[in-house]
Amino acid sequence: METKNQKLREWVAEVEAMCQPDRVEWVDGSTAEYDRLMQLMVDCGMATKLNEQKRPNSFAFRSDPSDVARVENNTYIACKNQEDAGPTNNWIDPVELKKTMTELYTGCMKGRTMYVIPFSMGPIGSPISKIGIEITDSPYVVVNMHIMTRAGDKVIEALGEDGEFIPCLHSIGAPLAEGQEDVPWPCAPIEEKYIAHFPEENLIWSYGSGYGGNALLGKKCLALRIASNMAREEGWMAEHMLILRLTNPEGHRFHIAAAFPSACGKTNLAMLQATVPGWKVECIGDDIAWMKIGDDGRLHAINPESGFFGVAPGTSDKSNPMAMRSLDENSIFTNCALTDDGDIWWEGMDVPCDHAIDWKNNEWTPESDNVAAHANARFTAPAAQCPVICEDWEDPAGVPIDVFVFGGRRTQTVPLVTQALDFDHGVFMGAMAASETTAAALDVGQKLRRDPFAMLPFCGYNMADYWTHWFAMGDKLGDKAPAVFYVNWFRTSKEGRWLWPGFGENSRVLKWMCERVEGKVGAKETPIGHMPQDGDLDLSGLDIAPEDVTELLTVDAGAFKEDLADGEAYLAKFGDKVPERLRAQLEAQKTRLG
Ligand code: O2Y
Ligand code: MN
Repeated sequence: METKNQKLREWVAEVEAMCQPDRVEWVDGSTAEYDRLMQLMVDCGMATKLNEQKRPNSFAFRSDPSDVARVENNTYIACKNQEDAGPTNNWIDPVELKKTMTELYTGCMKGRTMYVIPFSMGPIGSPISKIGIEITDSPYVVVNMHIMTRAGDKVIEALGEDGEFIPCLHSIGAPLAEGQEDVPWPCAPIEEKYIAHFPEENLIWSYGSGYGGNALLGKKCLALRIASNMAREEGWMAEHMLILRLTNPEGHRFHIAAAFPSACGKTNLAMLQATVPGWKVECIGDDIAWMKIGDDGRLHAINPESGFFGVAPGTSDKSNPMAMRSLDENSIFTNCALTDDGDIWWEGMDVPCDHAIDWKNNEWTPESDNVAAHANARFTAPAAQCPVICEDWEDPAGVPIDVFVFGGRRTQTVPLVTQALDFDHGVFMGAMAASETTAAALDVGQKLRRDPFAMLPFCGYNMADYWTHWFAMGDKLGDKAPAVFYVNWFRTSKEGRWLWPGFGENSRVLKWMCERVEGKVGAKETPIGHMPQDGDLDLSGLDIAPEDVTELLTVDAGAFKEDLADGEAYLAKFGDKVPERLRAQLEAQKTRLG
């Protein structure tokens, strides 16, 4: 569709002149377009159509082995002053970076098609949504953006003549010379990959990678890094949070937004099947929440995305049956294994596989030394296909948030659940969030990574200023601020046995949170916050040893003091930018711990 938006026409012409593609296509978002691009990719060997009987209208892709995940070391915040990016971001001078990247972009689309993708993050027309335009030379990106965002003509219509948009330029960085044969997954070498954010002009430039968060620019780049900065300036919140609705047996609805670092089961929690009789969970989003204060003074959240870009390995009918049903059809699989009957497979799928073609296109059997699917293999599936998608998941007004949850993977020290003493204490909990990373092959033991609000790789400005923004939002919300909790599903016994069963049983913890909000259930006050005391947590019908429950809900003051010392050392990185209120929370917690 022709756009009347002059600014957009000028930007597209400018990019075309720089990147020199063979042709330009405006993405209309139609099914016919999706089918055509998929066929094009099947014909050139980039995509494999899966068995139509097993998984209708679904396709598998294999990336280059050098292009399999987000590249944090090549991800930049380019703003004038380094202090504005803060110590947790890779800062770079915007003028210098633009010079480097302009050289790379010059002629980078030769031999390729340049696609212009108009997309909306959030339902079109919602006061919380934003429009972006991604220019890319990757048809794989186009089909993924069809699923992950609302893309095409309807966005051009909504943009009108003078609507605002966030320009997102992407190139795989692999021009084709005359007569040069293409490869199945073209991309640039790691030293030429740049994922760049210019928060002072709300601009994204990505070069060299075709994978996930590096290339689907609506997700981590726009909806988190750029949006977090816009949110601070405009007085709202862009968070790395799932959104779910929990309904109790009386039909009362609660909305929970929860932030967890990677590998903590975020998608599983978003689609959880409650084991507590009469309680029901519905999914609104599995990764990102955009929240604004509504006319009622409460915080209203939308999921800016329209699909799931989930980690495949470990997803099974046991761990997440609702995710499995979401990808029964119309889905894209990247770096999964291909079975002999034309379907996909991955480790932890909980179905046997005797032979497959692995993600590197080699024969694979269970005896092989390598995995069949890459550990970061992904599915892209339409959110609307999730059997427990909430009927209001696309409500332009969003859903009112009752509860914030933070968490991480901690085998020791951190109890199953704690409620913050007040909102400021909740901000402190979020700022101190940390998770154990699985040791790399040659490392010994496990490492604790501080990941404040699960935003470490995604906060587009100085993290200390982000904490200040959280306090400011708390002040605006006053007594309408959500209650804040911290959870840890991953506590183990001294022998390394899981103390908490997890999965659907986590609904017991969510129930306690909701009943705390309603003032229906008790708690004991501890130095680290409110915790369930005997009988507060609904454990009926659960086969769990009483001593395990005691261990899950005990505060080891000594261990917490050590943790606090580690947290204090972490805060020192931010110097005098750390908000006074955060320091005060830390001191108060120290005093309470004795
Ligand atoms: O590897 C990638 O590019 C994907 S990262 C990702 C994808 C979906 C949801 N969350 C994440 C993440 O890293 O938090
Ligand atoms: Mn995420």
